[in-house]
Amino acid sequence: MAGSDWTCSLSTMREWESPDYEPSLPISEKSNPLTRDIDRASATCIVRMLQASDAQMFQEGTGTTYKRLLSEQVVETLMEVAKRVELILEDPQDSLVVLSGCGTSGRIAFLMASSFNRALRELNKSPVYSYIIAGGDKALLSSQEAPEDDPRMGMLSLKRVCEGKRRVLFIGISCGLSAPFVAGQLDFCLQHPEVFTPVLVGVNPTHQARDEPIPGCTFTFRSVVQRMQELAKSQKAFLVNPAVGPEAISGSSRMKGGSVTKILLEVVLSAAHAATFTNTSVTYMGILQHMRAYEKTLDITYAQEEGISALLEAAGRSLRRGGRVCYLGWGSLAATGLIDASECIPTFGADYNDVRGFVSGGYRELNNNEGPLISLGPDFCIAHEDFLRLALPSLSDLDAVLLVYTHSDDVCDVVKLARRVREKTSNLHAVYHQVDGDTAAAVQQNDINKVCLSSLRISWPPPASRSLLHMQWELSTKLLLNAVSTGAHVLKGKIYQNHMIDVQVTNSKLYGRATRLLRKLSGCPEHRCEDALLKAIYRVDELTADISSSDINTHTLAARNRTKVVPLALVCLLTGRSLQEAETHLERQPVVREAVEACLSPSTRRGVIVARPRT
Ligand code: F1P
Repeated sequence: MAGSDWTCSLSTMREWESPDYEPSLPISEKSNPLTRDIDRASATCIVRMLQASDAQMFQEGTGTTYKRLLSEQVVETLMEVAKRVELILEDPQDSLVVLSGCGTSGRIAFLMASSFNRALRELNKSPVYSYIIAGGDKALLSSQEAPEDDPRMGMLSLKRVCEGKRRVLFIGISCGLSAPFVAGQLDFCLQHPEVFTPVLVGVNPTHQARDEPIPGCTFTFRSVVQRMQELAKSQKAFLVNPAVGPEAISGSSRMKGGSVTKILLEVVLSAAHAATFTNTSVTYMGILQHMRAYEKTLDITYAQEEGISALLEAAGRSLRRGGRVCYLGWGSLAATGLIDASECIPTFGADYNDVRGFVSGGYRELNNNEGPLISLGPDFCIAHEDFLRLALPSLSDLDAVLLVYTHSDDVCDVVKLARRVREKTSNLHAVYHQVDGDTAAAVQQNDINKVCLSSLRISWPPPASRSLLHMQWELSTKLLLNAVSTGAHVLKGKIYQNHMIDVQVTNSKLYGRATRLLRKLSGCPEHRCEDALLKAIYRVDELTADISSSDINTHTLAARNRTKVVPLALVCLLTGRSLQEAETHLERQPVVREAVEACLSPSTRRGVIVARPRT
């Protein structure tokens, strides 16, 4: 199945839609049948699997199952939300559109608020968009999973941003319909309907919204959603929650979840801008056409299967040998690189130096609420100058460097930096976007090609609109870099089947996911899995009464500075070894997949696929 001839049938594409498929899990947490064997796949097959998984975003529904991206109901809701944004753009006095989320959802909120405020500035209009990310701006570049569990902090941050406003359209993003931070904000909106109209964006159906009690609250995410559903009947609240299929790496909502959030928000905000500033009314066809442009974006991007596979191989090789992967980005693509890199830390348990992103213009270009964050340490140094100062001196052929730009950027600057990098490493690659027939930067591109080991050109038909083209370039870059960083970590052995086994257990959602994963891979009952998880978190062979009686918040706080928690718990469960022995075992075999498989006797292989060589 994972061989070099990997293809997928329509029934595999649709298997997750069956009511019998992992029925206890919401879609955002299910494992994708397409990628079951991704941990043993070649680079090319990984790319094909990711392409098939991304293609599920645009798959039409079969009528009886879930609402999809292109479903009538979704398109109609997007039209209504766009009209609400239009009202604010027409009369922005004391009004605001707030976009908010945790982790990737907050990062997309930031990107959207920034780029649409920039569009307003170019028209000499004042900004109307604000973003909130749980944990503040440092969460744009680093993993801050704990604030996600804090509904009060969510509510307070929203209150602060909206002080004195008379009309606010609040767009809360939680792919899993699960983050208490966002639930707190939506609840606040529902309590103040005279000011707030709440919109919820996610990728689970409403009945799969999280129903776990939130400490200190009378509501759950699901009960908030139910109140919104009531109000949605009179268009006082909106729910935009198409199903796009499980993530290629289970629960990794930075991938499709992030992409679909970007698509939905760009469609809404672009339609509102066109209606306000170019007199183009919001229409069903207009929304649909914009969506189709993104579908085309997937085709154009993945047509470069060979080039993407080569990049993924190069990045995987670097990571396997202890080297680094650096993205050097220009223009709006640079932030995409920065975000992709920062997400590797919580997703794969990576070190911050493993994959790093640098932005031409640094914080000036990023233009985030809190300004430069360099005082937080070297991992918050993001400008190309920082790369030259901190990374370049120690760069070698072990490290892979990717230049990410478009031919609308300062290509002369790309040439200059490429030459400097080439003095240190030959492992230099270019990824660039260009409009068909545009030869303005041909000479510089030629110079870049000369110093790069590979150059991946993604060529686009002349656009109907410049802004649409930029949105397509950004999505294309997101897909490509997600593929490179995910694939490289798969090749490094960080993924087990299609699960992030080395996931950090730093909030309640991730705690639940870790326990479920242990159950699935060990076959042990839930209470034993949770005990093993706690022992790995607290590094004890016996649980004290203190530990057993503490709540999940305390556990996730304790897990903050721990590494390899889930792999350790799994080795203990599978082998009955002490923590110390399990630690030694994992030290000897840092490839988590192989370390775990080495512990499996045939009798413990329940639910676990036997290792085969990578094909
Ligand atoms: C928010 C989020 C993810 C992140 C991780 C923890 O999820 O921070 O972005 O990758 O899984 O949760 P959601 O609220 O958008 O579902």
